[in-house]
Amino acid sequence: MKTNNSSGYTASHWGIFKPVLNKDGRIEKLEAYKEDHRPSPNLNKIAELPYCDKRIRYPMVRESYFREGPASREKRGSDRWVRVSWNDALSLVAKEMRRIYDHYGPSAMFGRSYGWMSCGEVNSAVTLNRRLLRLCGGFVECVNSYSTAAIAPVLSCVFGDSDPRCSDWDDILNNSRRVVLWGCDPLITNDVDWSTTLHNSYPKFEALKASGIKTIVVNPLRTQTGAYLESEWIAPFPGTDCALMLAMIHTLHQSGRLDTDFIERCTEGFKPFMAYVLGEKDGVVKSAEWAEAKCGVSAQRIRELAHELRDNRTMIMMGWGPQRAQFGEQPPRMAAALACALGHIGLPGGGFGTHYHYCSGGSLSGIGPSVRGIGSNVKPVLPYKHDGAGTLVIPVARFAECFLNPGESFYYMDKKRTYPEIRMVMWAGGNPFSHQPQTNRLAKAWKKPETVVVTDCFWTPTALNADIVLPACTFFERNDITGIGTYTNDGIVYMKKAIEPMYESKSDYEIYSLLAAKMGCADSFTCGRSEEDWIRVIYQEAAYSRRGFGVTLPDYETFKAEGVILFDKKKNEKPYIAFEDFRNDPQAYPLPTRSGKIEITNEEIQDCHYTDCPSYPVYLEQTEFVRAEDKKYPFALVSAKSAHRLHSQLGGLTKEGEAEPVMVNEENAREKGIVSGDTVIVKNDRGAILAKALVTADIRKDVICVRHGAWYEPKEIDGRSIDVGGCSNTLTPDIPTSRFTCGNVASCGLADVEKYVQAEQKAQKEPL
Ligand SMILES: Nc1nc2c(c(=O)[nH]1)N[C@H]1C(S)=C(S)[C@@H](COP(=O)(O)OP(=O)(O)OC[C@H]3O[C@@H](n4cnc5c(=O)[nH]c(N)nc54)[C@H](O)[C@@H]3O)O[C@H]1N2
Ligand SMILES: Nc1nc2c(c(=O)[nH]1)N[C@H]1C(S)=C(S)[C@@H](COP(=O)(O)OP(=O)(O)OC[C@H]3O[C@@H](n4cnc5c(=O)[nH]c(N)nc54)[C@H](O)[C@@H]3O)O[C@H]1N2
Ligand SMILES: [Mo]
Repeated sequence: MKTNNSSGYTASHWGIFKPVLNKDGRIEKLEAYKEDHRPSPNLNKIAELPYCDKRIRYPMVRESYFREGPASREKRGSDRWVRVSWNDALSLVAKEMRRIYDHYGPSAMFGRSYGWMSCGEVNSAVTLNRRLLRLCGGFVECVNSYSTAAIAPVLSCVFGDSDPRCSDWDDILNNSRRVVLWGCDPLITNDVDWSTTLHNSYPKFEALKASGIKTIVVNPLRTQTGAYLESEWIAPFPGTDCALMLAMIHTLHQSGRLDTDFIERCTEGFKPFMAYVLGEKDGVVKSAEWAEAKCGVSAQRIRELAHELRDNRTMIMMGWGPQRAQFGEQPPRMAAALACALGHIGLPGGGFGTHYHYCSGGSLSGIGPSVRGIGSNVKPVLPYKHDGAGTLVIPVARFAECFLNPGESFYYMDKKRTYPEIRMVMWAGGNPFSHQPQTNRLAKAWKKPETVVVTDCFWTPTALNADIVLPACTFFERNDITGIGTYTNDGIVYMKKAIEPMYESKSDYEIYSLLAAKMGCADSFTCGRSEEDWIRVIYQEAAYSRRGFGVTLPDYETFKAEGVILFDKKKNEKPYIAFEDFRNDPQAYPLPTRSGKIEITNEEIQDCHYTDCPSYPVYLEQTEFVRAEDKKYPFALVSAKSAHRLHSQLGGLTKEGEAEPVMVNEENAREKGIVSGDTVIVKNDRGAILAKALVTADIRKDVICVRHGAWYEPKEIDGRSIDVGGCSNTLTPDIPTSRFTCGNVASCGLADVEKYVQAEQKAQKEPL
C-alpha cells in the first residue's frame, strides 16, 4: 500500500488533483496527482467551474409559482425568478412534499433523479434525494441506466452476467493478433470514471500501439482512438452492424470455417439462429452481398474480414454506442454470436469484452476495500399515506412518456405495466434536458407535473425549467470521500475542500439535512452525523471490512492527512482470460444462464414474443434508415460522447457565440456548399439546432455527428423554435430500443443539414 503526504487533493470524475490558489484565494490551476497516468486534458476548464457565470447563487423560486403555486406550470421555463431565503425555499419544498404525500402518496412522486452529479460518497446528490424520499414513504422507482439499458439485460440473458469481466490487458498485449474496436472510442470515454480515476488504460493503449498488433475500428466515425492507433477503419452506416456481423457468420459457414466444436460444446440455440442466417424461414440469405446493401461495407471486405478474424486471434472490444439506438439489444447479442462463430472466447487474447472503453476496464484492480456510501436503502418513517409505490417501476428513459401519458399501459421485460401519474419531481445531480432524447417533447412532458424542484450548481436547462431551484456547491467547496476506479479499485481519496461555498450555495448533504428537518425526519436522515462524521464512518467501515484479509488501512487521521491511499495491485500468476474455465470444461464451470451455456437463443426473451426483440439476434432495419427512399432527411445522426465534456458538464463554460460542431463528410459538404466554420442548421421533424460545420473525412458519407451534452437553448427565430445551444437530443427520437429493455436511444434518427443564411439576412434588416 502506498500513501502520499499530499493533503490538499480532491477528486473528480476526471481524476485526482490539487487545486492551487492565487493570492486572492481563487483556484488558479489544478496540479494533477503524480500517479495519474494521463491527466485529463480538461483540467484548465475544470478549474474554472466554481467561477462559471452560470452558477446558481441563491435559492430561487419561479415568480408565478411563488405567487400562485402549482397552477402556473405553463410558465415553467419562461417565467422570471424571485430570490428567497434558504428557510423560505426549503419550507416551500417541504410544504409541497407534504401535500403530495398526503393527497396522492408516493406514486405521484418522481424521485429517481438520474445523473452523474460529482463524485463523493457523502454528497452523492442522487442518493441523498432518494434517501429523503424513501424516509417520507417512497417514490416511483426507475430501472436501467442511460449507459447500458439495452446491453446489460441482454448480456444477462446471453452470459448470465450483465457485464462479464473482460480479459486483462496483459493477455491482449501478449496474445491478441487483432483488436477490433467496435462502436467505441476509448481514448475519449476513459477520460472519466463514475468514481475518480488514475486513467490506467491509457498506458495500455500506448502499449497496444507499440505492439504492432493490428487494430480495426468499426464505427461510422474514424474515432480519436482509431486515429491514434492508425487502425484500419471500417465504416458501416449507423444501425447496420448486425447486417455486417450476420454476413461474417454466413461467410464462415459457407467456407466451413465456423468453430463448430466451440459452438456445440459452449452455446445453446445456435441452430435456429443459423437457420435464420441461411434464410431458411424468411427466404433471405444473410450473405455478404445482402449486407453490403444494408451497411455500405463492400461484400469483398466483409468476407475478407470474417476470414482475417477467424485466422488471427481476435479480441472484440464492444462499445455501448451501437446499443443506444432503436433495436439496440441486437448489436451486443450479435457480437457475442460472432465471437462464438470465430471461436476465440476463452482462449488467450481472444473473445469479446464490453468495458475496455469505460472506467479503465480490463486494467488490474487493487487489493483493498470498496468504499460504500451513505446509502438510500432506508425504511419509511413518516406516517404519510402509502400506496405501494415501492413496487411501481418504470424504465428510466420512459419517464417523459410517463409524464405525458399517465394510466397508459406499456410493455417492459415480460410484463405489461401502467404509468403512474406524476405530480411532483425532485431532481438533484442530473440533467434530463441534456440526457433525455427528443428534448422538445421532454419540454412538453415537463409541464405536466405540478411542482418541479431541482438541486444543481448551475443554471442548466433543467434548472431553468424548475419551479424551485436549490444551489448546491461544487466538489471544490466541500470535503468528501471517494474510492478510485469503478472497475480497478485503486484506492481511496479524502476530498479536501479547496474554497468555501460560493454565494449562498450549500453542500448537498446540508441541503438535504435541512430539508429532512423540515419534513420531521432529520435524525433518521443524518443518523445524528455531520459530513465529517460520515466521512470518518465510511472510511472506518471500509477499513474494517478488509481486516482479516491481510489489508490494513492507516487510521483515519493519517488517511485524512495523507489525502490519497493507493492499494497494491493483485498480482495474478497469469493474466485473467475471460471464460477460460468455462471453455475448457463447460460442465464443471457452467455460466449462470438457464442452460449453463452461452445462449444464442434465449428462452426468457423468446417467452416475451416481441417482434422488436426476438429469441435470437437478428438484423432489424431502423424505422428511420439512411438508405430509405424518402430523402427528406438524408443524414443519419450519431451523437457520440465529447472529449471536452462529461455529458453536459463543463458545457456551461462554453463562451457566448461558440457554436457546437457538427461533423459533416467532405463529399456531402461539397454537395451542400458547406465549408468548415459555416453556421448550419441541423433539423428534422423533432426540432432544429444551430451548429458550426466541421467538414472532415473522418465520418462516413451520409452520416453526421453532433456530440452529446451541449446545452439546450430554444429560441424563436424566423417564426420557428431553434435550439441555438446545439443539444443533439433536440434531434433524437424518444422511442424505446424495444419492448424488452425499453432502453434510450442516442445515435438514431435522420436529419438534414443546410447552410444557415435566412436569419442572418433578416437580422440585418430587423435585429432579432
Ligand atoms: N444524445 C445523447 N444522449 C445521451 C447520451 C449520448 O451519448 N447521446 N448519453 C447518455 C448517457 S450514457 C448518460 S449516463 C446520460 C447522462 O446524463 P446526466 O448524468 O444527467 O448528465 P450530466 O451532464 O453529467 O448531469 C449531471 C448534473 O449534475 C450537476 N452536478 C454536478 N455536481 C453536482 C453536485 O455536487 N451537486 C448537485 N446537486 N449537482 C451537481 C451538473 O451540473 C449536471 O447538471 O446521458 C445520456 N444521454
Ligand atoms: N469524455 C467523456 N467520456 C465519457 C462520457 C462523457 O460524457 N464524456 N460519458 C461516460 C458514460 S456515462 C458512458 S455510459 C460511457 C459511454 O461509452 P460509449 O457508449 O461507448 O460511448 P459513445 O460515444 O456514446 O459511443 C461509442 C461509439 O459508438 C459509435 N456508434 C454510434 N452508433 C453506432 C453504430 O450504429 N454502429 C457502430 N459501429 N458504432 C456506433 C459512436 O460513433 C461512438 O464513437 O462513456 C463514459 N465516458
Ligand atoms: Mo452513461
